[in-house]
Amino acid sequence: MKSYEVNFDGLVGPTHNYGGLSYGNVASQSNSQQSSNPKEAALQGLAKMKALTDMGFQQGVLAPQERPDVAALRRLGFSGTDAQVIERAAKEAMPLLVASCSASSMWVANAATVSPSADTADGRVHFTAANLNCKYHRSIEHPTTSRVLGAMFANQQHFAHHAALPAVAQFGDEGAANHTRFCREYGEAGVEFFVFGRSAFDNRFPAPQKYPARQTLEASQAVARLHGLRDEGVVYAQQNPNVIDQGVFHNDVIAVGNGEVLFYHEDAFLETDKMLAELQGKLAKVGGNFQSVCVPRSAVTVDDAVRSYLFNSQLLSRPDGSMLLIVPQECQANERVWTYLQSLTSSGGLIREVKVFDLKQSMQNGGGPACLRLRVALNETELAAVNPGVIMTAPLYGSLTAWVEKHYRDRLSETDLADPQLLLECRTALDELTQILKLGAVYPFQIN
Ligand code: SUG
Repeated sequence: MKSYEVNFDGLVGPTHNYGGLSYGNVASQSNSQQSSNPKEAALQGLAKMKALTDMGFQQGVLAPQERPDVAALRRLGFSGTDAQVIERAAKEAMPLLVASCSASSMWVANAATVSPSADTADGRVHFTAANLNCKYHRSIEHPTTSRVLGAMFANQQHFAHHAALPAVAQFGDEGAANHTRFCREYGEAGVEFFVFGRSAFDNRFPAPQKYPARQTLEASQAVARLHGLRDEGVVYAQQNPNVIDQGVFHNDVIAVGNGEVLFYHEDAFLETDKMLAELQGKLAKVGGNFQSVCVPRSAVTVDDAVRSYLFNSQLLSRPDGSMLLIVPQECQANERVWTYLQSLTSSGGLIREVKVFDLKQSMQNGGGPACLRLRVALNETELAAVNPGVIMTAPLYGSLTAWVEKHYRDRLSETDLADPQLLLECRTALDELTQILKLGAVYPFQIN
């Protein structure tokens, strides 16, 4: 049976703004308080989805969330009408209003961890929503994420959904941003690679000194258990704590994998040789030939990687077996990175072509091409069981573009977040969106 990697991209929500909310994420910190352009952000994301669809890749779309999250503000003690809740939060606790307005759910690589059916004990595709509990503004995403994923993959015979892990730091889970899967064919058993930043219960593992390590070993292990993965099909590795301290807040900022290939920076991991040997050995047991492409620090520094997002690229398999790298335009702007990419594609290796995309609006908050997509490997039967409303097509692209043009503002600054009109605009837009994507009622304002 044929199988595919389907990329579901997060649609940027109408409140996209630069809140400076992510300590440890250099771009989020340095662009704090700048005014944003939600319309442009959403159109940039849609243009990437359309381009990949036109290139023949399977592409889907994941809906944004209801923001401002009035219910979250109510849980923090703000009361009255929805407009009063927003007004009071703006007056008394602006940072909480900013957090409740974040459009951060667009970075769907953090929405969940997904294991394809060929890897799981019960032969279903498993999803665990990420608790994202390192940052308040992200920790409020998972209930709606679960409802949206449930509406997209609404078939119990093929899809199993797990609630987010307990919302405590010991089980900090950032989803697929710290998870990669290696395989020969998407529909065959593979090796799932979980990268953690620290251990919550075992102090033999070093931890970063400056910035938080968001993913714990124990969270990754719990996800592997929930999904029914075999020990032989799993490899755990620790991220180098020094790179976390340099702004590598997720592993997908310093490594990306696809098929049998891992593309990574020399400084990305601890005990790299042991890890590569384990990946190679375990992939060989399922018939695969593991290959790694290491980018030396002499060619690209960790700082270059953080600024350009070279590794936050999408590594895509083409029908002839070669691979294509989708990178943000910041890679072209960095001379060392661009020179490296020229040598990579002309070296006769598997990665033959680089395509550049303008994702500046998202990049300024630390979200590159890979952050914007959640990969789901599906066989033909499973693909047919996905809600067809969320699969990207030319007509859907047309409807979504028109929807963005109709509802989104082209400028948003912190003071605009206090405007109760923004809440009404967002709810009107999202209500229409659930009809376009045929999701049913998934937002708090639709179900409460
Ligand atoms: O969690 N930025 C996100 C970026 C997530 C990128 N995702 C991956 N690497 N997969 C984060 O730090 C910034 C929001 C703000 O500051 O307004 C933010 O949440």
